[in-house]
Amino acid sequence: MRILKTSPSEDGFMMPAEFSRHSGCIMIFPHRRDSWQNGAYAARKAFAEVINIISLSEKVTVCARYEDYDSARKMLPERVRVIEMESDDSWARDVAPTFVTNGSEIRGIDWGFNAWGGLHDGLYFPWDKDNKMARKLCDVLDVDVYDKRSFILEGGSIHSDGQGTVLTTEACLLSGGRNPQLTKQQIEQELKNSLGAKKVIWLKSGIYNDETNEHVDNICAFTAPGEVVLAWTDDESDPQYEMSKSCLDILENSTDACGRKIKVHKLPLPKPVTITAEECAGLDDMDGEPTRTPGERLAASYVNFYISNKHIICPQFDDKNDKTALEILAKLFPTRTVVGVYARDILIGGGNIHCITQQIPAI
Ligand code: KQY
Repeated sequence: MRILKTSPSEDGFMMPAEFSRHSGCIMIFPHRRDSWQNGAYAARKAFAEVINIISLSEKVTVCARYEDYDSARKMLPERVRVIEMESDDSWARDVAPTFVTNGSEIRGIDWGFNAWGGLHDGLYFPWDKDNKMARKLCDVLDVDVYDKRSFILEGGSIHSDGQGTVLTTEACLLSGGRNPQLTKQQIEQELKNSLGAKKVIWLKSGIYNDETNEHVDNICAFTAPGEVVLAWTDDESDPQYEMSKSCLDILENSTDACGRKIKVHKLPLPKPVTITAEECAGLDDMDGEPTRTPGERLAASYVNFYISNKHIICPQFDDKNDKTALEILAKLFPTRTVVGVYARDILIGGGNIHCITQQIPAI
């Protein structure tokens, strides 16, 4: 494996869309007791359900800590590869490499990771094990890696259409805990250099109370070139309304890198999901403080789905909009089977199905 100091775009590499074909998917077996209730027991079952579905059409590699290897191996089907790798938490989207391709070769990008904001407003300390995972994974997969550790970025904060357009949010990428020494223009240039993009569409915000500083992958995702889904509520009294509306206005007034007007499909949100006292009691304290407080609103959104080669795996919240979300996605992805997975136990950790996956594009 070579550690490269150049940028992907100058080498002719770019980030494909998630709806392009994958050769595999990386995930991490959950273990962190202040993120996941009851020693991550319920979260492991939910992760296993997602892994099972993805592994029907992609080679899934699951990273498990030394002490969790046997449990992971026992819970997961034989077709899934389990490797021993240390981690601080379980968000492959944010700590595994972002993969780029030139059509004949795959390479990884090793971004800097500081637990969503470092000492400014990050979510845990230390994060050094997570920060080392992208490079280790490139070594395991035998792909060259771009050293971008001086630029803080999580995979959940970007979406690419594979045709030169990247979506992100200002709330996240301009937050004080990521790259405060850089201007918006410099950050945009780094995205273009690294992802092979020609155009960055900056949404203002993401999902209300999203502790990642509002990752784009929870509010908006490409479903095809020139088409996106946007998390939506018609309830004007909900703080989410203004956030989604500002995204809608920006998207409807944007063209993509190919000059197309963006077609926006609204994906209704579930009614607000809040954590219960019993669920909070199942979480260990972090540095002596509770991770969550009873009644806290969680950042639930159906947009946090994963596009595998054969399926759309979409979170479900036991809400009346669960079925509607699946129906909308089925129309938008006619060649894939849409599957819902009850994801409350993933949401309690602060993210959802997209956040626990990282696709490896096929050549
Ligand atoms: O949404 C994500 N990409 C990760 C969420 C991390 C939350 C940590 N508690």
